[in-house]
Amino acid sequence: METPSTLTPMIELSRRQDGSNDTTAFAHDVAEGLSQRQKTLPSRYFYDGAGSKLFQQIMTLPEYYLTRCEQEVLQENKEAMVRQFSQGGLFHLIDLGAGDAFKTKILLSELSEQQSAFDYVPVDISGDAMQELSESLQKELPQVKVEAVVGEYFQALKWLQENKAERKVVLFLGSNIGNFETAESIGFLRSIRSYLQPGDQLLMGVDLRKNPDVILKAYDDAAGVTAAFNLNLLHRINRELDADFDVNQFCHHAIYNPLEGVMRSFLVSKSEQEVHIRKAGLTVHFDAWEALQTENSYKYNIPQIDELGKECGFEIETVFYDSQKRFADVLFKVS
Ligand code: AVI
Repeated sequence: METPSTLTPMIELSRRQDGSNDTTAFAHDVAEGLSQRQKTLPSRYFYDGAGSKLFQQIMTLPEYYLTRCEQEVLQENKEAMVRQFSQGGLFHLIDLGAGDAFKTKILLSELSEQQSAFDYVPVDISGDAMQELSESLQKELPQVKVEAVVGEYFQALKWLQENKAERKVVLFLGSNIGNFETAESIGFLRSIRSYLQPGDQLLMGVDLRKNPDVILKAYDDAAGVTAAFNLNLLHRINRELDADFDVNQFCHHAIYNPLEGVMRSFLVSKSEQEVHIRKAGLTVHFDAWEALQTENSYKYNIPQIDELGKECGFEIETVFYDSQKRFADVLFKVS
């Protein structure tokens, strides 16, 4: 099929080096998580089509302050951010996990306004999302040069390192760092650092520690959207791995631990039951009220973020806050 000439170029990086497909990897990860004594499922599997729609809804909930706060941070500080990005001349703006980029568009408009010399490289695992984003940018900000990359973050950074020598500003917005365990965050930031040079920058969204009641409500909303988002993981396993979870026999439970600064989400089995996951070759037994952990969302304070950055070869340049200091976008430079 011929590519319509109006479409922005899109780079599709091959998904897996070992030749396995997405279903095989999903089945493997589900079997591994559900075979442990304390059952877990990786939160990255929340985001199939239905899960991504539910997450879009979560971001508009009155209780889910994170998105609105980060929007405020970007809106109120866009001039200063863009000035700091543009100090070293031409750069590639690399947006890890770009999705629909509705927050990044605040920066893209400002970059255009200030006539900065840059191109925009959104990176996302979803080809559909990257196609839609390329098309929407062509309509809304036709002057921005866009080269969307479909692939995993590190594949994309590696590709960029091999193909684009110029300065890089990496965006990792939306508190995605919070879904990693500490060791994973260190590994992730060190990998990003390994693809950067002195003069490059990283802008990272961080959800800050605050009143535990505010955090708890954000992950246990009154309308039950977060519950549906969590339970969708079982629907997804049923759909993709030929399983027979009775989803009504599970409930969403979320707790915040203020000592560790972590929000933990679970699916709790309401009865003793057995589930067959055919494509994983697995039968799983659940005791009544046994919990299966699905997500961690870590909350930080700035000294912790400073320490994390230093361990990974970054130095804080500026911390941008919202008016209530609930959320921060931290601008790092390579140290
Ligand atoms: C994507 N991530 C930053 C969200 C969070 O806040 O941890 C995912 C989420 N889980 C429940 N609500 C939102």
